[in-house]
Amino acid sequence: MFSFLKNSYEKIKKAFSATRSVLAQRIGALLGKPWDENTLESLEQILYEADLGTRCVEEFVSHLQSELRLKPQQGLAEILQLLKKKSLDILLSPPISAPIIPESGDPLVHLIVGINGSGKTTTIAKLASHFQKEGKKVLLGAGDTFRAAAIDQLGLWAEKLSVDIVKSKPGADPSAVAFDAISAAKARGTDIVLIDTAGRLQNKTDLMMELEKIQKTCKKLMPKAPHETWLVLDGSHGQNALDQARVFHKHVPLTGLIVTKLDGSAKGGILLAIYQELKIPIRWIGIGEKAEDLIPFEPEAYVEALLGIES
Ligand SMILES: Nc1nc2c(ncn2[C@@H]2O[C@H](COP(=O)(O)OP(=O)(O)OP(=O)(O)O)[C@@H](O)[C@H]2O)c(=O)[nH]1
Ligand SMILES: [Mg+2]
Repeated sequence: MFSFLKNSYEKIKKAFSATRSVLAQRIGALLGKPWDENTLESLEQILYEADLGTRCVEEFVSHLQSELRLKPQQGLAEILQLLKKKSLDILLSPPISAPIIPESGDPLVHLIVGINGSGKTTTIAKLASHFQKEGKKVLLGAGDTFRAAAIDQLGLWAEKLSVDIVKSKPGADPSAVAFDAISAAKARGTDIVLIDTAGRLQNKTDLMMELEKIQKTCKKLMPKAPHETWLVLDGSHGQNALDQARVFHKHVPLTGLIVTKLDGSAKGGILLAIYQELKIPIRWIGIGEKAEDLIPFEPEAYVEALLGIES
């Protein structure tokens, strides 16, 4: 267990190395100058560019300002520690809601949503692989009926991982697929259901309503389902990811976030801004295209990686 945690800690740090170089190096370059209005403004700019979001940046800068008044000669390590503490205050504050537990004997149903190409289908495969390793019986629902290729893509993963899949024809009603997937899971004694959905932009109201319908349909079979509705965000989308989270959450209340592609992104700071505003728990982060490239989100490892703090 410990080596698993240590491993994922290291993986998070490696994944965020792009962001790290932006933040720690640029903050370091400010040292040596007096902390005046200009330096604080540069710091503000650096934090903005790391996508920490307006509210976060303002709070960080005013916190630093008051600490620097008390002790003007702070070194880089001390400043990074102050930022770390502030970041953890945000990330460790309680989430919006407690997990929804299925009734005894019912499968745990996950609905996976997000914009086009954010990594939903790949993440479903990674989650299936993870749950399988925990000894759980998994079933996939091919709810992206928009494109034939999407059904095939999930079908290939199901084959590769040897998990059950429920699918329909291209153009079929995604709510019907979700219904069939949950019915099959109940009948077969499945532990985990993962329902894929077609990518949709958050400003397409009709498509957002389609998601609302899928959520409602799940409840016909199990009033608490979907127990989890996870939004998959592309970690390189920066500020737009915050907007995606806001709008999806308004239509289909989210119980978790998954942030993908952090292996190639310098935009990891957006997670702080999203959690600060919405308090939706960040569950997993994606750091590559393979089934094992999904790791649990750990606030401290994330913050240290973001700020370039060695531990
Ligand atoms: N580097 C990297 N690539 C990823 C990650 N997650 C997904 N991808 C890649 O992103 C691309 C899109 O992934 P999909 O899983 O098809 O995304 P999707 O959200 O299902 O896309 P649509 O169904 O078209 O909306 C694929 O090439 C994936 O291999 C990740 O964590 N890191
Ligand atoms: Mg997909």
